[in-house]
Amino acid sequence: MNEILHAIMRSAIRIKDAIAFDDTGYSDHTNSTGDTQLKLDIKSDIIIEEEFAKVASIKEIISEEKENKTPLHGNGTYGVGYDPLDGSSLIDVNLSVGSIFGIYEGGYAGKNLKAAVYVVYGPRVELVIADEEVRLYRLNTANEFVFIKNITLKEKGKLNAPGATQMGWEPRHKAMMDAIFAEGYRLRYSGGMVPDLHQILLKGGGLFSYPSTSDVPKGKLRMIFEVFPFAFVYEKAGGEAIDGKGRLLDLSPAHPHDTTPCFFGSKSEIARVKACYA
Ligand code: FDP
Repeated sequence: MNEILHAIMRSAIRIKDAIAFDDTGYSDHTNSTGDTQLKLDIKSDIIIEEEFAKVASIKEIISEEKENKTPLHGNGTYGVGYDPLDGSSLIDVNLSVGSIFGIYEGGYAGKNLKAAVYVVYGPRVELVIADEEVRLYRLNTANEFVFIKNITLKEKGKLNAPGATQMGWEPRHKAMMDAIFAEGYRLRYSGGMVPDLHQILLKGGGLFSYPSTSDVPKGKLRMIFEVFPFAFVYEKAGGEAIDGKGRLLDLSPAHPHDTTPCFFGSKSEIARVKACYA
């Protein structure tokens, strides 16, 4: 497992340099979800594949930018599902973006996650590892990730990050959001899943949601690459992650790019979501 974490750290340092200095324009390619890929999406994916190819314990990888799995080492134990550059539509306006990794053993179901890692490329580069606990690291001037602190969520937070097109929200979802704001919660939504969820974690709690809407009934965020890793992080930090009713980590995708409605938060906010969607 440590070798995988080190490969992620090496990838993050290379991707950070690419974000800082490479062309931020679009390529001529689309990924399997139909998104036009940025040159940086493709480069980040290549960097991660190169670094994971050096790790004997990785049996195969599956990237948000590719249709299918890539086999790596026949005797390996783990499958790694990853989103090389999440929130890449924010690159051209210089907002924070991230990389997300789920380390699975025995198939890409939520219950098979052994660890989850994400990297935030912001004014500073931060990396969060969740295994039995959740730890924050920050890149220093010597290009080393230095441990900063453990992350735990409070019982109740103050921030709300309401995703998806509001025009398509269900009435019950809109009523819940109105009630949350009426109680004094503050809106914090950049449009990048990684920095938005990172902010809620570091500020102690709140709610991030990407619900079912009339335009995307199954949500937008992908189980293997985005949802399961963050569900794992939130649970290990003392929060909860649900699809409205049940635990996200109890889900299994039928296809690698399957999406699900999702809610991540501290316990008090998730109890409220359960009451709304019951
Ligand atoms: P992006 O399309 O820029 O890659 O992963 C998808 C994602 O960003 C998330 O980072 C973000 O939370 C979400 O899409 C934003 O979607 P909406 O614009 O529909 O809110």
